[in-house]
Amino acid sequence: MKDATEVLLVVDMQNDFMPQGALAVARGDEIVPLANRLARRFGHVVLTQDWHPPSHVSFAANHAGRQPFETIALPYGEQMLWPVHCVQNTPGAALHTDLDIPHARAVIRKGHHVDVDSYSVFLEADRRTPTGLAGYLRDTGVTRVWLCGLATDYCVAWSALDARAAGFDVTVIEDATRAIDLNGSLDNAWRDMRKAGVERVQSADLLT
Ligand code: VGL
Ligand code: ZN
Repeated sequence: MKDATEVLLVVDMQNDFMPQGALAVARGDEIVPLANRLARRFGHVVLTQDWHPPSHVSFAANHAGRQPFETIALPYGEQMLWPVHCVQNTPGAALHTDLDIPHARAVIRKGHHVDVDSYSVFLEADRRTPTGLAGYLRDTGVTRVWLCGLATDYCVAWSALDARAAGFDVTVIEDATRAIDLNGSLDNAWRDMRKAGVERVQSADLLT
């Protein structure tokens, strides 16, 4: 897999998405050792971080009378409201300390615009503002994007779909992800990814 045309994206392996975190993903910590092992199979690894300002529009606490996991209408569409999470430069936004990927080449931060969320590491939730990752990957000769990390049904799925839309071949390593799974979001995410031509594999298929 040490092929210059392939990249592994390790998505949002941050403390706030771990079991003790502000937006805990069940068993999110279980995949840290697996992400480390997978990363050793790739010459090109990119990490991502959800990276919100304290006043971010996706935080329920910034909307009077609103609770986490309610939705609101924003100019770009429906927005899920979340507990305060991954605030820039806080311990909750830091990568899990056991994540051990010394050769990671880049860290892409997303969700930093105060009035726009970004589950996708390619395109923000306004569906117009690019992060620059597609251009960086094209420039470095990448044609296939592999994904692992958190959460399957939000940042991993949205990133996988946008990678397809940007013209990359895309594979999600299912057992190296964990999901939030709200109101059927996990089933919907896999349906959308299958329709878009995202491939779904298990880590054993790579770690032989
Ligand atoms: C995520 C919800 C809010 C994720 C980020 O990383 O999947 N989910 N912000
Ligand atoms: Zn977020």
